[in-house]
Amino acid sequence: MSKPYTITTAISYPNGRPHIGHAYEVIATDAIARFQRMMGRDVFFQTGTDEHGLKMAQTARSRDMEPRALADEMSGYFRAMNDGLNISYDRFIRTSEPDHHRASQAIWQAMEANGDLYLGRYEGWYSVRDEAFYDEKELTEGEGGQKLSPQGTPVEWTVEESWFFRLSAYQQKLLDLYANQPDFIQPDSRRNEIMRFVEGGLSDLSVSRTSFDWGVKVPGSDGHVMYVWVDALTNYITGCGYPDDTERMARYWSEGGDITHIIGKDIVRFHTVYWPAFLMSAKLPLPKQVFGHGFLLNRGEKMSKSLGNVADPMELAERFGVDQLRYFLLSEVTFGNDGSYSAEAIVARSNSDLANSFGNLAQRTLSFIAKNLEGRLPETAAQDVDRDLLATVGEAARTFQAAMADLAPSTAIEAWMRAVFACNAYIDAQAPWTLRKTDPARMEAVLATLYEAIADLAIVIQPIIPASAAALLEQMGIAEDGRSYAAIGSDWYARLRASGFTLSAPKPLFPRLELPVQEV
Ligand code: ME8
Repeated sequence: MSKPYTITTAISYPNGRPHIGHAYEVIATDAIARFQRMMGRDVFFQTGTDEHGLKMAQTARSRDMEPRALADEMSGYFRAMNDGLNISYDRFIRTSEPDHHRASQAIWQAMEANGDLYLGRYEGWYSVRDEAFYDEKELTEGEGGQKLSPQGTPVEWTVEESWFFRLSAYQQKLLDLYANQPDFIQPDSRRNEIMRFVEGGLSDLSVSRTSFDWGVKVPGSDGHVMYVWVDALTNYITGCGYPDDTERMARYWSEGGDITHIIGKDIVRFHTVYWPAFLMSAKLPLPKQVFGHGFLLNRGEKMSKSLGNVADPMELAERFGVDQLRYFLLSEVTFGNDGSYSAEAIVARSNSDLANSFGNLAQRTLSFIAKNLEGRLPETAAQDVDRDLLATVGEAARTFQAAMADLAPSTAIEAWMRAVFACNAYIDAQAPWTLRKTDPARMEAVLATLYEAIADLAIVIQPIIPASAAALLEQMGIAEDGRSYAAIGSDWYARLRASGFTLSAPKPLFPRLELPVQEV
C-alpha cells in the first residue's frame, strides 16, 4: 500500500456564488492531488462548503430564506463549479451533514475533557464578514469612526455568555511547533507574520454563540452553538473518519502523516494558531503543512461586488476552455504570491504556450505521420541529437515533479515549457519535411523521437491540463495504465509500435483564442 497523502482546500462560505478566487484555490489543489496520485500515492482530497455561522444566517435573513435553503442552493453551485473545472475531489463535504456535526461535538468533548473549555462572558469586537474576534489593539478607524478589522471589515461590539477555549495556554506549544516544524507554515513570509502574532501573546478564544442557532449545538449546553470556525476547521478530520472510523483516521490523519491544507492568506491565522491548538487539546495528530496562497486580483484590483468585477469562473471556463483557465492560473501566478487575471492575459498565455507551442508541435508532428506514413509509427534509429532531446524531456519531467512536490506549479510548468521549446527548436533544425525526399530513414528517426517526446510531455502535464493531455494521449494510442510518471523514458514506444497501432489524423487540441473587440 502506497503512503497516504491528504490534501484539502478551505471550505467556502456558500453565502454567494463561487468566484475566481475559489476556483483558483481548488484548481491548484487539484493539480497537486492529481500529481501525487500519478506518483502512486494513496490520495485523499477534500473540498466543500462551510455552511454555519452568523454570515450565513444574516445572508439568509436578508433574502428571506432559511439558512439551510440558502446553503443547499449555493453549495450546489460550488459543487457544480468543481465538477465543471474537472476537480478530482474524493469528498465534497458540507458542514451541515450529520457526520460532521458528530465529529465537531466529539472534538469539543475531547477539548473539554482536557480542561480547555470554560464558560464565561464575551465582551469584545466581532466581524461578521470575517467571522472573527479581534483585540482592540488590532483595530483601525474607518469613515464615521467605524472600527475596522485588520482585513478592513466592520466590527461590532458584542456581549454574550460564551464558552472559551484556553488558547492562552498554547502560546509556547505553538512557538515550539513552528520552531520544530519549520515547514508547518508556508510560504516563509506568512510564517514570520504568525510567529510575531503568537509571540505577542494569545487571549482565550470565545468558541460559542447564543445570539443565533444556525450551527453545531454545544454538547450539554442548551442555547449555545459552536463558533463557526471550531466546526469549520473540524471538517478536515470529519472527512478522515473522526471519531468513529479509526482505520480511516490511521490512514489519512495520523501522527507524522503527509497532510497539507491549501488555503488563502487571509485565513492563515485560523489554520496555524487555532487549529493546531484545538488538535493538541483533543490529543489528535497535527497537519504537516499549511500553505497560504495569494489573492487573485482583477487587473490588479481587489474584486468586490460593488466594483462589479467579480468574475464567474464557469463563464471564463466556458469562454476560454477549462484547461486553458487552469493552465493560465497555475502558470501565471507564482503559488504563494498575489496574481492578476484578465481576459487578455488568459488569451495571450493560452495562445502562446498551448496553441502555438505545445499544440502546434503535436499537431504538425502527428499530422505529418498520419499523412506521410499512413499512420504507421516511424522506426527509431537514434543519433545523439535525438537522445539529447529525449534526455531534455526526461530532465524537464524530473524538474516538474520536484517543483510539484514542493507546491510550486508555476516552476513546474516553466520546466515543461522549456522542453516544449526544445522540441520546437529540434523540429525546425531537423526539418523532417525536407528529409522526406532526401533521407526517409532519417525522417522516420526524427519523427519517432518527436512522437516519444510529445507523449512524454503530455504525460508530464496531466495534473495541470488533465482533459487535453488525456485526449492527446488517447489519440497517440497510450492506454490509461501507461500514463503514469513511471512510463517516461521507458520502452513504451517500442511496445506501442510492435502492437501495430496506427495513428489517425489528429484533432487539434487548443484552438487559437480570440477576444471580442471591446476587450482588446
Ligand atoms: O474563508 N483570491 O471561506 P471563503 C484567491 N469558510 N483566493 C481567495 C480569494 C481571492 N480573491 N478570495 C477568497 C472562508 N479566497 C472560510 C474557510 S476553512 C476551514 C474555512 C480564498 O469562501 C480564501 O482565502 O471566504 C479561502 O481560502 C477560500 O477562498 C474560501 O474563502
